[in-house]
Amino acid sequence: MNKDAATPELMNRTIDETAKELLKVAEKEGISTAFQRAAEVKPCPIGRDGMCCKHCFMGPCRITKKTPHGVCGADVATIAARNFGRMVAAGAAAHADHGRDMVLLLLAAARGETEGIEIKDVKKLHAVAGHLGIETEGKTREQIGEEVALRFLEDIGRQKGQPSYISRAPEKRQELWAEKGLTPRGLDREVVEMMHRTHMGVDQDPKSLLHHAMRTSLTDGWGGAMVATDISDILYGTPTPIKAKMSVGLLKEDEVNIVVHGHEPSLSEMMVVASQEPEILDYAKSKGANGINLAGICCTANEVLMRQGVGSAGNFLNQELTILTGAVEAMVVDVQCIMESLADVAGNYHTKLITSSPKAHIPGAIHIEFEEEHAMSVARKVLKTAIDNFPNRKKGTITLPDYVSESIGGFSHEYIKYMQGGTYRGSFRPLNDAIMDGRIQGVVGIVGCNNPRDIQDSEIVNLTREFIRRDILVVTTGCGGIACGKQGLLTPETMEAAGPGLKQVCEAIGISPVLHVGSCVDNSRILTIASDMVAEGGLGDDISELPAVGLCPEWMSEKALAIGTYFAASGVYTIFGVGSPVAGSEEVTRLMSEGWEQEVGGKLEFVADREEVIRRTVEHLTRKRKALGITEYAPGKFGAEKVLMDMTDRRKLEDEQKAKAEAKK
Ligand code: BF8
Ligand code: SF4
Repeated sequence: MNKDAATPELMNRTIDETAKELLKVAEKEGISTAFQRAAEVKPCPIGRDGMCCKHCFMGPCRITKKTPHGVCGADVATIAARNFGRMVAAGAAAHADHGRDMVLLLLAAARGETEGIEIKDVKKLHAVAGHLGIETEGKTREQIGEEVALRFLEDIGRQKGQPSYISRAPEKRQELWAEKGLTPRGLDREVVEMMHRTHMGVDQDPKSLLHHAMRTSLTDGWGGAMVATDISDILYGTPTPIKAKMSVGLLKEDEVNIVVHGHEPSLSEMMVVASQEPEILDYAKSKGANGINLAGICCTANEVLMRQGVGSAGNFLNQELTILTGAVEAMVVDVQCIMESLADVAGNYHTKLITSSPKAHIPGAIHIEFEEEHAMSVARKVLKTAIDNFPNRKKGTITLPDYVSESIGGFSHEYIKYMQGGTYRGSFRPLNDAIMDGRIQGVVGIVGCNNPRDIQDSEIVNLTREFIRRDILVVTTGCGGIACGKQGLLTPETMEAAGPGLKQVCEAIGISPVLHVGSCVDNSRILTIASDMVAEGGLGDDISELPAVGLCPEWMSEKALAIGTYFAASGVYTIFGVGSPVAGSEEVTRLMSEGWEQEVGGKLEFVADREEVIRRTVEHLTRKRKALGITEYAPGKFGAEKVLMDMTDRRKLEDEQKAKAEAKK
């Protein structure tokens, strides 16, 4: 690695102080990280903008001004739309497959074929059965669980008709999807069809391809992701607010540190239970450790954070850095967002990298496969492997950053409803009222990844701060939630940074103006919240009428694109940062923006500039408030004489000052 060029610049690629400290270690030890490689690997500009097709072996065809068509005659719009469609299909497939595994686990649990996993949340099971129209009267939880699982399996493989959960969307939305031919069929069917349509010589109309991208994405939001969320709640409990520590500083020098990473909750939930067993704790002591410290990375972290209060060592770009502490006995990974480099980084330390999914193997890792019928035994085996590794820790190689933040996670949609009135009077009325009278100007979802092409956490955190200051409630998921948590934004004290109206609401309930609603599959909880707000009344008849915007400022994964697409197709204005994967085609860019807005009321845009993101978001909220006839957008005006300055005001002031200075010259 090029030491001269490396450190100072790389340190500026994150706002996470612990990451800065560990990047120094990487530099000193000559260990490559994603931060370093992002500086070295230049993206191909043609591929980045969606202008390269390799769907057949007459190509790959790179579209340029000189060569505007591929060998088959495909133009840049078809190619960009096809590439986009495949990315959405891959993202939807990841969530559908995650959902499928949860369904199979529920089925096994209902049939008594699991070890240590059973139906825990009967209330949620009944609620889900209710959505599916499954009769619960006089049936055991196992009988209901089996019926629920079998229905979901039908939905996944459904050839005709629609997946059951489509009926959870507002009626007007369902009618619109039906009218536009966007109602999806089975989860698998739409993904397979996208692969077919984008094969050489099939669908060649960008509009039609993008339609199918929407249809496919809907099987994610109102299918795979929603099913994954619900079954995780049924098996492991519906989240309620819970304290958890965040940042790599939560690792302990004197304990066995085990980091769970990936997306599935199943093995990690069992590890939480097993790590509290006296025999396991004694075993850890016998190896010289004072205890077992579980921590998470990425969305497996969010799953066990939401339900068990297990702390998060960080988000996507913290995964390699966590191993660089030299204090991790084992990193246990399942599926998605796991960097292949982990094996190399771990190779420099005593850390054991353990893969647990039959779908995800990494050369250099130990494979201990998760099997539902032996779930607890597998969890104990993994823990013992980590404990056995504790004595191998090299004392001189440990760097534990001295920083950790407190967070509160666990804001399931059920809890958000409950906190607004209790068990019997829980409803979205108070939130809707606060939006209508202007205490809250709107709701913004800030979700998604880190991307080393951007400064880690910077957009997520700064946008969050900017919006709460303007009386806009922020809900967050995935790596976005962890970014906020690391910066201490997930505690009630953050209300001090909120505008006066939002602060008043947060004070009344005792919450932060930034609510962590879970992992990336839990974006489905945001769909449910939006549908509940519509059902509550006063804010229109459809999701597209709500003063709400979805943001994914540091995206990198195909799942993020699937999520962005289903938000847009559900009526939400969605803005992604970093850059656009369809930048090469003006037509496709326009279709996804104005085109989709006309058709479905939501749109997907790619805007890298923060101030422009803020401007468009505020403009959208203003427009929606106006259309609803509720108080005009005026952050800070409610119940306060003091008017907060917004970015435009500040810029205006700066311009005036500049003009004055110029005039003086
Ligand atoms: O599913 S936010 S980097 S970890 S893809 Fe991955 Fe992106 Fe993180 Fe969770 Ni979501
Ligand atoms: Fe080229 Fe057409 Fe083949 Fe794509 S499908 S690689 S554009 S010839």
